[in-house]
Amino acid sequence: MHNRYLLLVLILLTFFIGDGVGQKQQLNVFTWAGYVSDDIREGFEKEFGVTVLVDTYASNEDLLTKLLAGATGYDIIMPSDYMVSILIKQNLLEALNRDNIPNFQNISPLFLGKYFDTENQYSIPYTFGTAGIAYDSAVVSPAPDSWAVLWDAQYKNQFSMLDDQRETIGAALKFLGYSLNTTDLEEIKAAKEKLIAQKPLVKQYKSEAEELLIAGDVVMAHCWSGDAFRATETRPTIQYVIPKEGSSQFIDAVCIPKSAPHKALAEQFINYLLRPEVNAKITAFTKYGTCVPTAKEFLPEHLREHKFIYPPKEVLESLEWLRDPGDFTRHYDRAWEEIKAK
Ligand code: N2P
Repeated sequence: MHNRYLLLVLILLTFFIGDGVGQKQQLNVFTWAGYVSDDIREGFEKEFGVTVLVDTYASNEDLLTKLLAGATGYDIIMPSDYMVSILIKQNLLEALNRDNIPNFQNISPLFLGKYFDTENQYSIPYTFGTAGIAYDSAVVSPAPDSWAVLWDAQYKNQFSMLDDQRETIGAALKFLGYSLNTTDLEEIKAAKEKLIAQKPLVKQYKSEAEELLIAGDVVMAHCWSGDAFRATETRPTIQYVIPKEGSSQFIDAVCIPKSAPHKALAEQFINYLLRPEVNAKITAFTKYGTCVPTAKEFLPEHLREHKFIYPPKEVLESLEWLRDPGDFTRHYDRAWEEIKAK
């Protein structure tokens, strides 16, 4: 009798413990490298009793390819502006239930209602930034002010370009005086030829350019603002410039894919990210701008108004958003394939 009880207790115990462990929900985040810090991840894990897994991609097109290939495990993704419009069109995003995201009210209206999701039905802003050139001012002199420096043979093998078709073709388009969003075949062709001509000078195509800058593998990089900012922490001589011909600006958003296995948890995560003290951690870690004004109270002085994050007005005016070129995308795809294949 006694033994039977013991057996029963053991069975029940295994059941409960097993259940507890087996039921621990896992939030799967698919995002840019260097975007979700350990303290943000662990803070959420502790408070909500879940596990957070972070996987990364190097470009919006990589993210799209994965989703179109049927990747279904992701609960949270962080596409940029134009990719949000593409994902909405492809019916790949879940509408957000605002009732579950009361901290939505913490977001500055400056970052809401943008062209890619005018009612913010599917996205909330995570960070904003620009693309430009990060360079080591101890080596690269005079200080560059034009995209032309990325075609200067004296820096052969000493610089990298983003591994990102819209940004990199975009840099060449801007250098040539065209729009980032051109749908003129001749202009795409000219940009493609520029990039093919540049290729022998390029050390590497890499989206995580800060790694190359920090390691000293390059002295200059086509780079996003926050990543340039991160590189300056290790190498204070690194500067960041938005070339005079103009460049791109972006908002990276947080969205829930339609196929997300843990939608309720994903909304809790979004709501958590929008707490001012948590949102401040995003900027403290990524060095990209915060979209939650009250987060600034939790930021050290130098991160509140830094010039890498907040370019002056005249520079802002030279920036363009990337947009979905619709069917014309195939010409960007093809140009990029040709550039990479050379
Ligand atoms: C962070 C990459 C920034 C994303 N490493 C650019 N949209």
